[in-house]
Amino acid sequence: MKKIGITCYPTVGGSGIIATELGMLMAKQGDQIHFITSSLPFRLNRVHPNIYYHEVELNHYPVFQYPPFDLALANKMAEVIDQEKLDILHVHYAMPHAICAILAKDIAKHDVKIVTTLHGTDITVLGIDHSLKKMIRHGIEKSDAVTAVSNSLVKQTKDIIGVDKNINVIYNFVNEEEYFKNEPPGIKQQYGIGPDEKVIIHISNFRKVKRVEDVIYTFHKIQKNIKSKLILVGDGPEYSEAYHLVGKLGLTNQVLFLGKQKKVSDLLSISDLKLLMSEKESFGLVLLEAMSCEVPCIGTNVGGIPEVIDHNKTGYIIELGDIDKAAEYSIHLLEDETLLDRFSKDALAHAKNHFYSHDIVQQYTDLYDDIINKF
Ligand code: GMT
Repeated sequence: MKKIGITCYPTVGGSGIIATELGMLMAKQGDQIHFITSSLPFRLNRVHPNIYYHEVELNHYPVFQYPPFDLALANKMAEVIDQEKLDILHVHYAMPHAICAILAKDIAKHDVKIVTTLHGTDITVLGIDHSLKKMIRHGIEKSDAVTAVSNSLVKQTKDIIGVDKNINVIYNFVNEEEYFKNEPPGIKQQYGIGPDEKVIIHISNFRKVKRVEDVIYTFHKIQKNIKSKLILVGDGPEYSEAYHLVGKLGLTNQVLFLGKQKKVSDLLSISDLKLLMSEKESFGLVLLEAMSCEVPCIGTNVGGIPEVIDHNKTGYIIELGDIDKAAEYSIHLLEDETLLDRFSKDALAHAKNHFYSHDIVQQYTDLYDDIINKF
């Protein structure tokens, strides 16, 4: 039995989902898991005797202009390392979590190994900032092991940050017990979707990098040929821009803005096609969630997306911003039931063969064992 500390962003987001699901699956296989986060991870929705939660508390002393959250986190990590005698502290994101972990390791008396998983934004956004680059490099170099969620992210990390440390690719996974096709009866009707209408879905945090406007422009072209509805799931900075664009294009009755949703697998289960037109995406966990629910995907030739979608088999890859091609592929797929059915089945098979949770968790377990036994 290993004792593992996990730090991630506990709010909605792919990295938080991966970190929490990984902890829950490891607890199930007998390891002891200690989440060290600012609030309860949103996916931590099951009780398990092997799971513990340590909240990072922040005191608002008037002497501090800004409350020093990162230092409070490092302090909490050090406390947990010593009290629980952690074997591994697995942090998600180099900035700031790996830096906090390194500081915590210095403070703690008990020896712990640090594993850092890179999810993208720390490299592709923060890494471009020269003032942070050295710090990110330090976090990566001082970790005992580093993983990234795609080959593309490894390459970007080496190019942008300039590290020559070995970075292991461990792909993301989904909880297959939650993500499978299971259409709740009457749900289409409740949303006003006709039985003869196709459903296109987009799920994101509506950040600029997600290019939600490209999804809407693509749908605008699709619906001219295919009777269909577009479901937009999620919320974020570009939400109102998207809302206005839908109105401007006269699509109000065909686009459903659902905001943040808990049971996304229900919505995927009524969907025929998923669109992800991002300009930055280290993996695209939402694609995998869709494929697990038998939904083929169209995504951009960006970051890790081509490692997730098997072009012409489980969906299509288009160049960034190529709305015409995205619409052409969508129409081609949606108007041919036999082809659509084959893509759906292949999407599920692809998810099972390459991103099966059991195999991915095993890769993390092997990595932990390697670094524990190495020193
Ligand atoms: O995409 C986001 O804005 C959220 C971010 C996160 O922290 O969850 O996603 C990143 O990590 C996910 C899990 O590994 C990946 O699936 C996303 O592709 C990645 N986002 C970006 O690279 C922009």
